[in-house]
Amino acid sequence: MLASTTARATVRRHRNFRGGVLWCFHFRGGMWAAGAVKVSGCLAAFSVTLRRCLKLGAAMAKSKFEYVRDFEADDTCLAHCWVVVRLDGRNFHRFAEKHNFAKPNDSRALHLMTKCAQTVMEELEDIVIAYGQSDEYSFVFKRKSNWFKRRASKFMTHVVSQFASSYVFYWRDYFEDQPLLYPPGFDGRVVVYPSNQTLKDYLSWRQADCHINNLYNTVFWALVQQSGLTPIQAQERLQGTLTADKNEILFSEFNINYNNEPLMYRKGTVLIWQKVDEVTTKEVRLPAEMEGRKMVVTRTRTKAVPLHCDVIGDAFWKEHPEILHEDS
Ligand code: DGT
Ligand code: MG
Ligand code: MG
Repeated sequence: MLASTTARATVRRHRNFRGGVLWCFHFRGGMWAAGAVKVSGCLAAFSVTLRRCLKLGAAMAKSKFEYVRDFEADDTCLAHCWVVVRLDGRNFHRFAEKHNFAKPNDSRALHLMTKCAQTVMEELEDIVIAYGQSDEYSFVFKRKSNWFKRRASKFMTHVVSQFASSYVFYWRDYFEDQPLLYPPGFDGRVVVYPSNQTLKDYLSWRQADCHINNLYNTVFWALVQQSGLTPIQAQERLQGTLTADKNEILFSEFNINYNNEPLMYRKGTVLIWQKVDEVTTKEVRLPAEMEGRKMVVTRTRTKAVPLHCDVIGDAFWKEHPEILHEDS
C-alpha cells in the first residue's frame, strides 16, 4: 500500500514566508502533507517530518473505498502502433434533412467538418494526419505519442468532445441563414494499427468508401432530382450496377463526367501539417508621427492544411514522407 502511495506522490519545494524552504508532498494534485525546514542545518528534523508525512499518507491511502480504483479498465494503446480515432455524426441522415443540407453534398457542411478537424489538430497533441468524408473524420496519432499515457479513452473523448463543441461553435460561420435546430452528436472509436502498411490501407479503405458512396449518391440524386424518379425507383434502377454503369448513366443521361465533379466530393479531405506564409497588415507608429503607417508582415506558421488528393496510390506518401517517418 505504501509503495503505491509513494509512487503517486511528488515532492515539491516552495519558499516559505521566513525565507526557509518548505517541502510539500503533493498527492494527485492536492497537497496532503507538508514539512518545513530551514536549509541551515535542520536535516534531522526534516527526516522526522518526512517519516511522519509518509505515515500519514499511508494511513490516508488506506481508505476503505480505495479498492474501487481497481475496477478501472487498463485501455493503454499498444506501444509503437498508430492510434486512429474515427468519429461519425449520430443519425446525420436526419440531421442533414432537418438542416436542409444540399444533396448529395453540401459544401458548407463538409467545410464545417474540416474546420472542426483543424481545430482538433491544433488544440490537441500529436496528430500527424486526418482524413474526412461525409459525416466522419479519422485522426491518426504519432506512433510514439505518449499523450495521456496512450489511454484510448483519453484519445477518443478529447477528440470527439473537441470536435462536437467546435461544430456548434463554428456553425454560424458556415450556415449563416440556417439556425442550428438541435445539438448534434458524434460517436467515436479507437483502432490501433501495427504497421505503416495497415495504416495506409485503413486510410485507403475510408477513401474508397468515399468514392463508392459519392458515385452512388451522385447518380441516385440525379435520377431523383433531374429525371423525376422516386427514391425507390432510383434505388431499383441502380441495383446491381457496377462503377462503369453508373459513370455511363451520368454521362449519357445527365451529361455529367464524374471525373469533373469537385475533388472534395470524390476524394474527401486530407489534413496534414504544412508551413504556410500568413500575411497581415500592422500599423506601426514612430514617436514623431501623428498617423501610423501600415506595414505588411509575413509570418510562417505550421498549420493543418486541407488537401483533396488521392491517398490510395504511392505518390501521396512519397511526396510527404514525414507523415510516416520513424519519429512520428
Ligand atoms: P449513424 O452514423 O449510424 O448514427 O447514422 P447516420 O444517419 O449518420 O449514417 P451514416 O453516418 O452512415 O451516413 C451519413 C449520413 O449523413 C447520410 O445519410 C447522409 C448524411 N450526410 C452527410 N453529409 C451530407 C451532405 O453533405 N449532404 C447531405 N444531404 N447529407 C449528408
Ligand atoms: Mg453517421
Ligand atoms: Mg458516416
